This record gives sequence, C-alpha cells and structure tokens, in this order.
Amino acid sequence: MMEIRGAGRIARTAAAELREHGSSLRYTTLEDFRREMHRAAAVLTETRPTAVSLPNAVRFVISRIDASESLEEAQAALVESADDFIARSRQAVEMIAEFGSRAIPEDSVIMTHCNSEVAVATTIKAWEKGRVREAFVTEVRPRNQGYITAKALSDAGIPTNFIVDSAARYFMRDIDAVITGADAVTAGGAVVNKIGTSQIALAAHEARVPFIVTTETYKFAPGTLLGERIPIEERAPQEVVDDEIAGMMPNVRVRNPAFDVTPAAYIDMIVTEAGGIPPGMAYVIIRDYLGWNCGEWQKNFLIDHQE
Ligand code: RUB
Repeated sequence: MMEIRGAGRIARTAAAELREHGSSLRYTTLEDFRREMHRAAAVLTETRPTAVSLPNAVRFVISRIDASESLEEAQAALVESADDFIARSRQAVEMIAEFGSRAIPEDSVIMTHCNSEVAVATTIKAWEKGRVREAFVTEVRPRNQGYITAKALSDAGIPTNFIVDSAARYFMRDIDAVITGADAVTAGGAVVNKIGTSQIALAAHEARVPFIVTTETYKFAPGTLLGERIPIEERAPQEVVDDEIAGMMPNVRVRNPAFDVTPAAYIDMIVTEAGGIPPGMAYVIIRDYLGWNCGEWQKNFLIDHQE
C-alpha cells in the first residue's frame, strides 16, 4: 500500500513487526513458535519483491530464532535480534551520511532522484559542512516521492529546485554530483533503485558527473551470486493513468515498473557503512558484511549433487 516505503524503513519495519508478532502470541513449543515465525517472515517478504533489504532483515532476525535451542531462548533471541537490526540500521545511516558527505565535491550542486533516507541524510550532512550549495530534486512519477525529498531538503535550509523527471538531462550541465539510494545491489555492483535512476545515471555518465549511490550493506543481494535476478515490481496501471482515461484508449497497455537497474559502469562510488567502495567490490561486502559464505554453499551443493 506504500504506507511504508524506502528500502531501509521497509527493513526496519519488518524487523519490528516480527518482534511484535512473536511477542504478542502464546506458544507452548519451540516448533510451533519457529513455524509461525517462518510463516510471518514469508508474508512480510512477499509484500515488496524488489527491496533486498526486506529478505535480508527477515533472515537476520529468523536465523537467530533458528539457532535457539529452547522456546524461551528463541523468544528472547527474536526481541534481541530485531532490536539489534534496527539499531545497526539507524547507525549505518549516520555513518553513510558522514562518509558520503566527504565524497561530495566542495560547493556542489547535487541532483537526487526518489526519496532515499540515506541520500537525503548524506545531502543534509554535506550541506551542514558547507559542501552543498544547491539541490535538484526530480518529481518521481507516478508516486511523486520527490515532494517528500524536496520538503526535507527545503526544511534543512537547502536551496532546492524541483523538476519533472524528463528535465534531468537538461539540467545535468549544472550538476556536480548525483546522489541516490538503492533498493538492491547485485554481486556485480549494479544498483536497483526507483524507476528513472538508470536514465539519470546515463545522463550523468555522458556529462562526466559523478554518480554516487548511498546504501546500507544489507541491501546487497547474496542470491545474485547464484545467478538469481532481482525481480522488478510492476505496480497497478491506475497509478499512471486513471481508469476513465484508460477506457478511452482500448488498445493501450499502461506499464508501470517501479524500479530499474543501473549498470556498475555508470556508478562512480557506492557509499556503505563499511566505507565508499567501487561497484566492483560488491562481492566483498556480500562475503565480509553479510557473512555469505560461497565456499560453504559450494560444499553443500557438491554433497547434494554427488550422484
Ligand atoms: C524508494 C526508493 C529509494 C530506495 C532507497 O522506492 O527507490 O531510493 O528504497 O531508500 P519506494 P532508503 O518509494 O517505491 O519504496 O535510502 O530510504 O532505503
């Protein structure tokens, strides 16, 4: 329903909801508790398919329940792991804002797209340090998240220009750095973010304007190492064209993908709480920060396929 949006908030809300759900019901056995938590985790994970922060947050919480040996231990682990995830996530935003603000060139005019908590925090931090002079914010059709971003930057005192999405290339010549968030980062360093991001990255690449992505490490997608693709959420056509107008164009199919993929080649830096990295280092984040052990997986694969 888009009541909770932005990949970081989605992840924190999922962790908090698992904690509330698990704490509100009475269970008699560890098995029942685990089963119900896995069911709840699956319901949550299906709500938005693209933001990898969601399954990563859910996995973080559920894995500690799975590792528990008694019901009491599992219930305590649920509360602890959810609180731990939420605290780490908030801390990550602060760290990224600090690192990212240093990466923005002095006296910059920046452009951003959609409403990313991390990109906004980074821009405001850079403004406070005197590194940002002005901002350009896109409208972000069809859900207009640009209004939320424009208000946040304006409230912080940043002179802000609000433009339609299709004006991004027109204004690119005035821009010193583009800064966005991410819903997912692949093992190859490609970034999935709000639809339109890749067009802006292309325009920035053409104009030699640095394109900086700010993202917590839990938006990196381990499954992409195994050849999984990030599903792109396609939302209702009514978000783009209302039914009455659509009814006048019977041969027109309205398409509404919510996200797109920006290739690693158009990204200058990905700023995480582990520091600013080139996109080619995405695998290192998956291995060292998400603890995703490819060797372990390979071993299990070989055992399963012995025949
Ligand atoms: C939001 C969006 C944001 C990322 C990162 O899309 O694409 O750029 O989620 O946001 P939607 P954050 O509005 O469809 O959820 O930095 O807040 O995690």
